[in-house]
Amino acid sequence: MSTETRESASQGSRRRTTTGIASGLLTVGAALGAAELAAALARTTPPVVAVGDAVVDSSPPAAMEYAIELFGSADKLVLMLGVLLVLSVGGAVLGVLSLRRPPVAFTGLFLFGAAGVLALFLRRDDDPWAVLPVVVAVAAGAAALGLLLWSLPGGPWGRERGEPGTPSGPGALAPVPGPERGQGRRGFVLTAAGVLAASGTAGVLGRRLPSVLEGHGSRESLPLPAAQNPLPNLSKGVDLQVPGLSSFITSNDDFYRIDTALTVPRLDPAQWTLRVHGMVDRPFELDMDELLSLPLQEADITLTCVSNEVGGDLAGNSRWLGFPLAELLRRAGVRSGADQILSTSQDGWTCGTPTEAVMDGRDALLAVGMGGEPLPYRHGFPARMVVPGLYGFVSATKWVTDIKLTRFADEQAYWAQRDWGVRAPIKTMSRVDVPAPLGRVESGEVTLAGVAWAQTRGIDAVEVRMDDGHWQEAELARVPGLDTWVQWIAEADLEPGMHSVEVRATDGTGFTQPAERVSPLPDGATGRHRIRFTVE
Ligand SMILES: Nc1nc2c(c(=O)[nH]1)N[C@H]1C(S)=C(S)[C@@H](COP(=O)(O)O)O[C@H]1N2
Ligand SMILES: [Mo]
Repeated sequence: MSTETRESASQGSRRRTTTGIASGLLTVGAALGAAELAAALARTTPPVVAVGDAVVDSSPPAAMEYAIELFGSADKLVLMLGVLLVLSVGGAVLGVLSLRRPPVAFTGLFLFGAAGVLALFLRRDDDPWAVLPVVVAVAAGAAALGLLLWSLPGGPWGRERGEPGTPSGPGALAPVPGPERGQGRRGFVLTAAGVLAASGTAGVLGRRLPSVLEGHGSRESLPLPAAQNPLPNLSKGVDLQVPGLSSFITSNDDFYRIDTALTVPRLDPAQWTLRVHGMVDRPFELDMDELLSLPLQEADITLTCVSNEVGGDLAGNSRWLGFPLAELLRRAGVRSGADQILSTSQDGWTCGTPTEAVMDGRDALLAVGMGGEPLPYRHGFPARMVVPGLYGFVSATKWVTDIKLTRFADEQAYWAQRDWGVRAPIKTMSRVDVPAPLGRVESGEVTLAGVAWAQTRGIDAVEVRMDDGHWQEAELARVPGLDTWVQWIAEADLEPGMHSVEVRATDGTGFTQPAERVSPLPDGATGRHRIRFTVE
């Protein structure tokens, strides 16, 4: 073989590979777009989400914790991108295969579909319609791949090389540069563009359709009544307004989000009911009109996730509006021995809360409002639980629809089944926000600032120390109660160079945060936040 022919042969094979990969990716795109649309029409879960759910449900707790630690609130996005990546690589392989052995590629496509159905079973999906999008996906993928192969000159199903004439297009009139690059290739490109446009349209339609079908604005139009005890506006002294310091109130948009839901449930408040039952004298059901007609209370409460690492940002503070959970339980009449409130969300997540914590007089709420608005969908619309002093995984059920009084000895909630703690009061914690870790500041008086929390106990003191020196007391901002974080501030005169600052808090019981580092699993991290920064 001459160098020239070898070169053009390798060029040809490179082009074949590119064409194969493109066909494979387009096939995956067509399958996913069609699946989104089918799922929206059948009002069921798109297969990618089902696969993601199956991954979440069958992951070991340590892996889940690692993912949350690594990606925080972006963990779901990362998981979905992972699923898409696997599908794309699989698609690319099938695409390349399809040029030589179409039957093998189509078999591969069906196997993907079978894996999707298996994921539905692993997820224990009881919605029979959930299989439909998978079937549609395989059909659309097969159709797209078939079309692409058919439009490919010299492809396994395409016309013979150089066969003149395409069924359509002005290409037939244009000068043809060579037998392989002529109107035939244009046919493939046009088919590819058509497949891409169709899948994109189907995908976007599928994404938009649910909110259109369900009637827009159910959240926006929910009439939130005023609280019976409207709290005064927060005094200026709660927020030190230091640039870079977490604001005292976290806006709804900035509030961290942690949950197992891959798509945010969008409940219709008109359909919502809460069932209160189990070990109670008077089980009952409550709908949204009834809930909103009860005397509602406001409370400032800082939520914290048990997965929060020392220095982490899985905590947020808001003004909540809701009906006291204790009163709700008194209406039902809790029987003795019912030490666990087992709450369930609309999407099947469960949470076990100590009855005693909710009944001890703290401001535990069945909340409907957050930051002066109905709960955002991401944060549990139309109703969720908020219990000061307990980590979210044992207290803060979003999209709550069922509350059952039971015993810890009889039933285990979602995370308890996965090795996490059962009773999990929030540990006393503090964090440096300013300067930013590894940040640069000007020499002279350097401002240090952050937040500290010990919900239900309150923060008595925060101390900082520079470069492992002696502890100096920081100044605390004001707080409206014991259930929120508090901002702290301190100043230090520092020479240029690398410095460190470490912080520790003492809570209302006189307990000072220990130096000992413990990881979040099973009931919350301990240790002191220490950061390094440069003075210029
Ligand atoms: N339905 C449901 N509620 C849930 C969870 C969940 O996975 N599903 N996660 C809990 C956890 S672990 C935390 S920390 C809080 C977080 O609430 P947020 O997302 O509103 O900040 O919600 C809790 N409520
Ligand atoms: Mo959490």
